[in-house]
Amino acid sequence: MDNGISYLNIYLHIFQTQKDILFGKMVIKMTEIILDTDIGSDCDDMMALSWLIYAQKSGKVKINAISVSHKTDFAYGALSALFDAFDTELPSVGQIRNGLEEFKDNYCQKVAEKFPGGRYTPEDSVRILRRALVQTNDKAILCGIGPMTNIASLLKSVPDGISPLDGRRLLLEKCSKIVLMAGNFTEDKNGVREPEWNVKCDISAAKLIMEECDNEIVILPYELGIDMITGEKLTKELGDTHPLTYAFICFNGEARGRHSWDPATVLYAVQGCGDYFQESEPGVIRIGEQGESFFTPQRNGKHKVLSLKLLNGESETAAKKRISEYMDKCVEDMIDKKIGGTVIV
Ligand SMILES: [Ca+2]
Repeated sequence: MDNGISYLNIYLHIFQTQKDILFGKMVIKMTEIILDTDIGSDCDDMMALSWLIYAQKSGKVKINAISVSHKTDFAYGALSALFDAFDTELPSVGQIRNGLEEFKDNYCQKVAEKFPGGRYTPEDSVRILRRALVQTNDKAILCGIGPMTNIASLLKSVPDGISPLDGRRLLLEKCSKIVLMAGNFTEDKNGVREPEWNVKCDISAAKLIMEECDNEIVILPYELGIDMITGEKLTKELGDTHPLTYAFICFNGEARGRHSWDPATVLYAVQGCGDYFQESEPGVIRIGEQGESFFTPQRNGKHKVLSLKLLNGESETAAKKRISEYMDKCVEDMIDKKIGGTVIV
């Protein structure tokens, strides 16, 4: 009798759940992400985007918008080519109006011309970022994998037709966490800290974000992504026939993999620490005048720095290999159509 009631209850629950899903009543809690990228500078942005598309196809995340932090005319075309190749709709794309001068496009033009399709002049990145935050259901994760110019401009933005809130308030209301690939916290034997590239490209933007943003900020530093090689097998297999691997070849000059600063950053943004990362205690990150990064633990600090999670006494090399193999496998499975979103034949 008890079992009968239990089974009936379970059946009714499943029936109700399916009905709710069908009629849109049930909101399945899914991470929403907004990505800021300097696609074209380093090919690891393309791997990060590919893994993010995998995560969306797998139901782990929804990509609300993408903003581009440099001015090349071909960023939209390269994004469009990548999303087309994975049979995925491109979300809203914004692009900076006054970008950094030192940016060099290592592959966007080549990818956009080899895989033509998307031709569009994106709207201003700050407007896209503000709108994406306003339209977020709950709170989105803002993930930055390039120089922080766009995110600093968002932080400084003033109320407009999109939202009555300034950027600082809007971020606090609609962004649960900012995840950035940034910083190098290791001193060399002379006590010198080499400024990390994303910070060095726009030091004032990085300083502004660390000093004036009220959100929790988690940093994936240079030390974590280096020597975590992804894309090698795929690039050798697919060569110039796929936008992802063609970008790798354009950047590297040959078919080989690349360090995974940006893929590891989006992996953490979507899945949290899991078996791969650990967060430092809370603290404060300070950016020096030359772009050096310093972290000081502080009980009420809003910043955290990620490090590797080592399982069963494994070495750092083994942990990095474990993470890169996981990300590679995800993207390979997507290309082999082994995951949702595409028809398996
Ligand atoms: Ca990048």
